[in-house]
Amino acid sequence: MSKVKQPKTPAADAAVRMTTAEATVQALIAHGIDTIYALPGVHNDPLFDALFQAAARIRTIHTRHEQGAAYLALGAALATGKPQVYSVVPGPGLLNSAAALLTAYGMNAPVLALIGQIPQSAIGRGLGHLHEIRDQAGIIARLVDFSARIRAPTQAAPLVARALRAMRMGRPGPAVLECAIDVWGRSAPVPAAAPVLPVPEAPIDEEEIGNAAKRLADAKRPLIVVGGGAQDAAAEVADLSRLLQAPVLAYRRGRGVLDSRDPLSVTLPLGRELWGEADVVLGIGTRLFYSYAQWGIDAELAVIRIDADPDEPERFARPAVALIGDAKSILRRLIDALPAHHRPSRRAEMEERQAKMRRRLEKLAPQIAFLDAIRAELPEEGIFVDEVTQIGFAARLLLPVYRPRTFISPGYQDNLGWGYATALGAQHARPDVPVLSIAGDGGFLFTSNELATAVHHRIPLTVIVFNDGAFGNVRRTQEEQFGNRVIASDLTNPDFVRYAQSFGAEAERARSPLELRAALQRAFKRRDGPSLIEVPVPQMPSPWEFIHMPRVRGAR
Ligand SMILES: Cc1ncc(C[n+]2csc(CCOP(=O)(O)OP(=O)(O)O)c2C)c(N)n1
Ligand SMILES: [Mg+2]
Repeated sequence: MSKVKQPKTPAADAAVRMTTAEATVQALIAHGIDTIYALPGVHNDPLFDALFQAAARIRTIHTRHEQGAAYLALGAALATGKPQVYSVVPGPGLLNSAAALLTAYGMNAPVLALIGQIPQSAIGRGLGHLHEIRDQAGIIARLVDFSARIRAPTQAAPLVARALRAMRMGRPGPAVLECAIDVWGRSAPVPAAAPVLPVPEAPIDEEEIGNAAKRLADAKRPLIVVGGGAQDAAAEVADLSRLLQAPVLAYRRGRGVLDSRDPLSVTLPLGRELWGEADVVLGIGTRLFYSYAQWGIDAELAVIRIDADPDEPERFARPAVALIGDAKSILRRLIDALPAHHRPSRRAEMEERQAKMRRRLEKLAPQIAFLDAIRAELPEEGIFVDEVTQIGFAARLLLPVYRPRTFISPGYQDNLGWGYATALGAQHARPDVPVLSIAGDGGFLFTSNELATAVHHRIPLTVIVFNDGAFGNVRRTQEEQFGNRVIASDLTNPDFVRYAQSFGAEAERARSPLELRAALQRAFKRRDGPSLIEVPVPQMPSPWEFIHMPRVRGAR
């Protein structure tokens, strides 16, 4: 562990008597954490008392279910790119939050969980303490890369610092700190100033930069593929794309890195065509899952990977070049190292191909009409939070996205029901822009109880619920692929408008894209509480032929 450097002030040297809980809260504040999303309980009472004392510097946003607390933290982390914190009780509290933690892991999102524990001396004995769960630490260690238990007041600040560093170092992602019910309230003299550990930047391999630059400069049909790891390198991706006249493919987590109005900005179906033609592909902060798993690879294609995780580039196949570290710094070096060269513009070619693909995608006309209404009303800097629903699947392919971190999609977990609570966290952390959550009637009821949280904390989130009376995606599959044997996919719903109103939210029904536009205008004007718009919809055409597509390279 690197040594902590503190400025030599008397205050920093002084020791102050603090409880473990107080030391933890001080340490969070020292790291710039200004909010904790939480649901209390006896195991964490001293933590909440410490939060009460520190309320001027750190806000506590309590939710109505532990999954809500964790999703709010996740949404805040995704909307800001900054670490966020949630806290829940052990056992059921931890498990209630676990799907969000899993999603945070899959998305490499910096979320710190503070989880209670039974009395320190009883851990592992199976006595039947309140909320006891067998091997809680072992369960946690399977879910995240960094976890530890705070066992004394003096350990609190150093462990918070280590967790927050681990969340940003190498492969970023969530971390967990446990603390026993009898340890939170214990006090001891601790250093007055909490340590903050620097995050060392991985050294850039200049030889590999040269290698990558040469391959890209020599490439005849270069393609760039971006994932969530490129969200903070948008300017560099745009520069490189322009220099190379290389199209930039983004699907779920990479949307918004290159502005959709740029004709070089493409999504899956056109991206697959370009993958089939490419001689050099540069993957930035992406697993290249669809490319490798579905579209294939052969000896004619050289793949260059930029990734924060040293283990990632080799997972599918050994790349021609792997550059490990921060995408932004690596791309800057790569652009500087690129031999001067001029390429003819591909604008006309790409505009024509985009238009052709767009005509094929017209098959999704009902979805497109709603997406057009959304795009017309959601401001350029507004944030769209995706769900596992028909409009969401189409949005990943077709919604124009203009800026990084304005399209928030759950990545490979494709975790139904994550949307509303995640969007609530995004809206809480970004009160300066409108956030729009979309959901199906199925997914919405997973976390719609957090309407109460939105009203209580006056969070002005807008949600559109597309109501087809079904787990529509499942039902359509049963109809089309299983001889119409429809089972477990029809839904009995509440009246969503009256449901939302009963929480104190504003709500209305929109029966067409035009009505949706008017409803969105009204909703985005409200800044003191949540709005819901219910849109009754029929079954929609399947998007899957544009998502799961056959091989274009390698053995067939
Ligand atoms: C956690 C989780 N459970 C189950 C699924 C499987 N699943 C995918 S889509 C879907 C139905 C979604 O229904 P709804 O939200 O109403 O959207 P619709 O397809 O009707 O537009 C289900 C059950 C999933 N993706 N994630
Ligand atoms: Mg539905």
